Amino acid sequence: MKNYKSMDHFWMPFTANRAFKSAPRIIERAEGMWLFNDEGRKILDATAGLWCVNAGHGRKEIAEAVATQINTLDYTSPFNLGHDIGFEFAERLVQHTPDGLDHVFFTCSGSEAVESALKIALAYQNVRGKGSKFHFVGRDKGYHGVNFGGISVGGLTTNRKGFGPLLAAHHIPHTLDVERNAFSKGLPEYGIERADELEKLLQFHGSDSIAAVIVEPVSGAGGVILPPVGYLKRLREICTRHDVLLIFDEVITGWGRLGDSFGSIKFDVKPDMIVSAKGITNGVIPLGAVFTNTEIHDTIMNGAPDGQVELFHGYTYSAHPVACAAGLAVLDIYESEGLLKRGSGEIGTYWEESLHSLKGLPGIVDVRNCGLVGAVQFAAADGSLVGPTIMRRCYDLGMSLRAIGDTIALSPPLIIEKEHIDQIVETFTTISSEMF
Ligand code: PXG
Repeated sequence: MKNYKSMDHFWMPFTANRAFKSAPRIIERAEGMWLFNDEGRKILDATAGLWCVNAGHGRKEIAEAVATQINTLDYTSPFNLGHDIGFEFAERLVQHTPDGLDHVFFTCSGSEAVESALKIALAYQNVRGKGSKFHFVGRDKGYHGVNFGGISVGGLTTNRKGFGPLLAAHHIPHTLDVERNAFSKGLPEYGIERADELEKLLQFHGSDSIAAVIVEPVSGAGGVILPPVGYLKRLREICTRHDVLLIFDEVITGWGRLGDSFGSIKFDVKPDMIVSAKGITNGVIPLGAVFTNTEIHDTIMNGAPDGQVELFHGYTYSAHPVACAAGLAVLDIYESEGLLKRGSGEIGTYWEESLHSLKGLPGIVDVRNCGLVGAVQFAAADGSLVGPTIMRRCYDLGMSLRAIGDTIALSPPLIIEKEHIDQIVETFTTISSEMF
């Protein structure tokens, strides 16, 4: 322990605080694919932090851009004042979004971006005279951050229960089906019919009560759940037919994770809004964004009398100049190094083949992959929970990753090379032989 006497004062988020503080894991610095802990050990960052450090750690270009921005314009109000860098960043960002989704509302995190998207959906429905459309549809096992709107549409029980009545939201079933789809390479073959549950739900509740459907193209925190072939297209068709907005929460699937800038582009399905955060600034400075289509933007813009605020929503730090500077430097890196498509190329193929070579090892019941996201699902013979133990053992073996139940989620920096993938596979091979 360094310059503090007690760990008691920092209430750690989403952490078993007492357990952590009795056996802390402290990271002191990071570079490229690696974290370095307080014992001087080198640990492979197999999750890019929390799905965000897509260009790898310690990028000097970002640090320099941030330092220059702080020395030039550290902060100014985004309400009724502007700064060039906010407009420049928005213009650069939309060169990577699907055609037509070219308006950006800035926030400070993924959770805030989700709230903003939900509020924009309601504002849009109101302005066009459809104020009865104020319910939402989310999906079982969905994760949309931790604010009240996000946990309402989210489908993770632990994050919802005990937090009161929440927003009006219905849920469609998730698409994980290990029995039918185990060890699928890329998108699973079976499960498109689960999209039809949306049709039934809209018919049952009446789509004149529903503002929007929100889903992650690939569920992350819910356990790395891939959309079955054709499923997202069918959701799009149903939403269009019922005049309901479709929002893709691409907080983790954006910025190269799936081998293209967005899941929407990878899967060729265009939502009405995209929620983004994390990789948008490489996780270096907090920033989130909602990308909306022209119809939503223009309807809201034209809905207020001249000279009046069109949308009563925004944050002190919306389009924070320092975050925008970081984001511009990150876009330079993504573009010049071709990182956004790297997961669709040779390294993506090596990732897929390597992870699937784990098939048949004791304890491993499924391997899932898409772009540079992966999941290895374990199961103990006695049904006991093994994920947390695996996560701690991997750390001791020099690898940092996330356990979601018994599923180990992998989302490495997009600069990953074959030798790092080999290390991941070797670590799982060791775990399988030690524990099962
Ligand atoms: N939407 C999605 C799809 C996310 O994955 C958020 C919204 C919220 O973003 P912020 O920036 O408010 O945290 C997320 C965040 C995990 C894990 O267990 C994933 C996230 C956060 C914490 C843990 O994989 N994603």
